[in-house]
Amino acid sequence: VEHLNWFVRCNRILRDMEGSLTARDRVGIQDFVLLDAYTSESAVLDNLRKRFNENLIYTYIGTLLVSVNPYKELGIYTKKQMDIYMGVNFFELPPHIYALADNVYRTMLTETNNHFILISGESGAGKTEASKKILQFYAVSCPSTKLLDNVRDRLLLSNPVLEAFGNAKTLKNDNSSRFGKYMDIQFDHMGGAVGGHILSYLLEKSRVVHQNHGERSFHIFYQLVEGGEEDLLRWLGLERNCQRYSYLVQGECAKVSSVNDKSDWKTVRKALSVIEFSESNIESLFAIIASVLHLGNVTFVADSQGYATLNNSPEIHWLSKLLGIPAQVIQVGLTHRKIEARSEEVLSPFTVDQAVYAKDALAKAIYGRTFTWLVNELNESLANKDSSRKTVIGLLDIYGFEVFSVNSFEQFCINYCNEKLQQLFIQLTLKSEQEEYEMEGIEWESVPYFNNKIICDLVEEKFKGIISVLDEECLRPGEATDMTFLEKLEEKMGGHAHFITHKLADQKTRKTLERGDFRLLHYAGEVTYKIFHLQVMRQSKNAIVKHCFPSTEPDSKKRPETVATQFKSSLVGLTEVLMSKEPWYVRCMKPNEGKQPGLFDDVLVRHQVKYLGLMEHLRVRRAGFAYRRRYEIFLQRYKPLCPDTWPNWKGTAAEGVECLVKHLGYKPDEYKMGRTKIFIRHPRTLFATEDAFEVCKHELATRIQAKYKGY
Ligand code: AOV
Ligand code: MG
Repeated sequence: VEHLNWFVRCNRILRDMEGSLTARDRVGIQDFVLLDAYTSESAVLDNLRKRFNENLIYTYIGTLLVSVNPYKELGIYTKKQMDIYMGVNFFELPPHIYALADNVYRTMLTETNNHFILISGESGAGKTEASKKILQFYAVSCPSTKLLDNVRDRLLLSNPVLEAFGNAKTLKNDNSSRFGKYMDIQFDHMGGAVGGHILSYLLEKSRVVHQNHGERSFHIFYQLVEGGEEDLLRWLGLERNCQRYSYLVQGECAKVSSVNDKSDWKTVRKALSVIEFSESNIESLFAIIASVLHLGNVTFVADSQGYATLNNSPEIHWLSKLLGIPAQVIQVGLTHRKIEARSEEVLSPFTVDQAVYAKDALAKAIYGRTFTWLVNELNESLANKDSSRKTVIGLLDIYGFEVFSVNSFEQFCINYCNEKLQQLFIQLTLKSEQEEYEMEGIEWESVPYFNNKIICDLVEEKFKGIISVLDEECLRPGEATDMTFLEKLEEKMGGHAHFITHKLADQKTRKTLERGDFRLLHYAGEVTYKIFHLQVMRQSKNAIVKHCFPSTEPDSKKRPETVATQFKSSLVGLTEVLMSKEPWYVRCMKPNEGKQPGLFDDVLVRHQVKYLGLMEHLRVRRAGFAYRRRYEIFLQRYKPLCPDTWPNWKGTAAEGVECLVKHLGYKPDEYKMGRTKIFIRHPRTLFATEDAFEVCKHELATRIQAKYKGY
């Protein structure tokens, strides 16, 4: 009955949608698939703009959700809204992130399989907000018991904690994710959220020691200094003044109007206790955060031979206290390199520059490891202790594609990651859809699309890609320099359509490129990168880090991997995790570059429509067949509808289906017969068949009841 209601309602809505032309004029169409001029980019843009101006930020392409960041509170995320979307069919209500969340959830429950939601879009487009809305929806809509509520609270509160440590203000976004996040929410067979697991990807550690103008370090530092209790600050040796800390003022904007560090601090503190971090763990955590600030204020002076020496500064005292390492060890560690010569350890003094460099490396390492530790702790707290079978919904929220005036290794990794996800999207949608038609022998005018595999290969291909060259150069300390790295790249990549440098460029382009730069033509736009500093890539071993994190230091003799290679492997792992699940998509867009409400920049949005592949996706959806069923399954379900196929069909399943649909009056252009499946163009056709089936089932049941009456 529920099914029948659903189909009837869908039918009605489709009819309504087609009927109400006036409403359509004003608010646009809620599913691009229904757009008459669906091949026109301008028509798609018009529709998006119309809806945006009416505060309708969501639009579908079939089951894919397009979202345009409104940059203002819309009042559409209330408990009341959640109730409206709970358990209602996808197309029945106006598009909403809750509709998608609900649909994924119910599909998971009926099909008992795993799903993931890929949220993509450039920096500031609204990915993190979308992922939070989804999580909040599950927190409210899933069954509730005392035990489950506890898990729910932990899942929800893991967010502010991770954001405090992993997000920061950039020029693109006041709350920009500086790490990639994949979170599995685990459900039991009743749909209760019973646990979770977080995977984090490459944190932008360089931000700890350096921020570009107008940017900040990670939120937690400012929260601690602004919001930390008097006692705590005294214990940590901190003053309540961000300006005092060299690591916090590199970007000259310690205060951000849209961010309230004081109240965020309270949220984080509360979250940490709900997640059951012990008081001693919380103490250690902030001791480490404070030690990074102290470290930032350490300065060196050159002795008569030019070697770095430390003033007996108060910072060393605090570092020693907070990290639990003797002051002497810190002093020597910060000013000397340990060289292992034969079986001996020799100390070699640093110059001032080297010492500053080593200090920054130490700060980054400490922060990076603390972040990893934090994710592990969260995972422990979210772990589901019960081993019964579970299904999961994965949420992928990574750092979006970004281009700044100066782009470094960090942007390279972030943009490469986006490139990989675009590739995954292409593989799962455009490619697989068209391949299926081909495999099934369905006549099909193929939809051309730009496949960004060529750019992924340029970055990651074995022996040939940029990362491979980088690895090689990192293995030649002493010989390789940043410039030899660039030359190697030119030698290997020269002629590649997506790679240019000053030397390789034509006259006109050359003017826009410096000698030490290289430019990649990404799927989402051009980015010019400063050549990476090899010294930064080579992972340093630091005695002080060993002291702080004794158990996490793998003591292997293996050739050390560069950060880039580790990142590449982790993305390969991620792709595998995702490929094993059913995909859903949210494509986020930015309406303007100024974080302004109500402003829809046509050029900017058009560019995103292009590179996100929305036009191609729409064409494939529209030209394609909404439903497909294997012949056996289709016949098995609907055979009572035709006297020739009921109760038993003697021929092949395909012939049975052919006979069945003829009897049902399917028109030739409504369906196609593939090798193993029937393809049905429009949902309406299947709805009608399903309606007929329900009526037939009902009749059968009545007949059976009548027959057995009196027994
Ligand atoms: P991002 O995750 O896609 O960027 P966010 O989700 O952090 O972007 O969104 C940026 C800002 O836009 C938020 O802080 C909000 O102010 C606003 N915003 C986004 N979505 C909404 C919404 N649905 N309603 C109201 N305001 C919204 V990055 O992490 O930088 O790639 O790396
Ligand atoms: Mg984000």
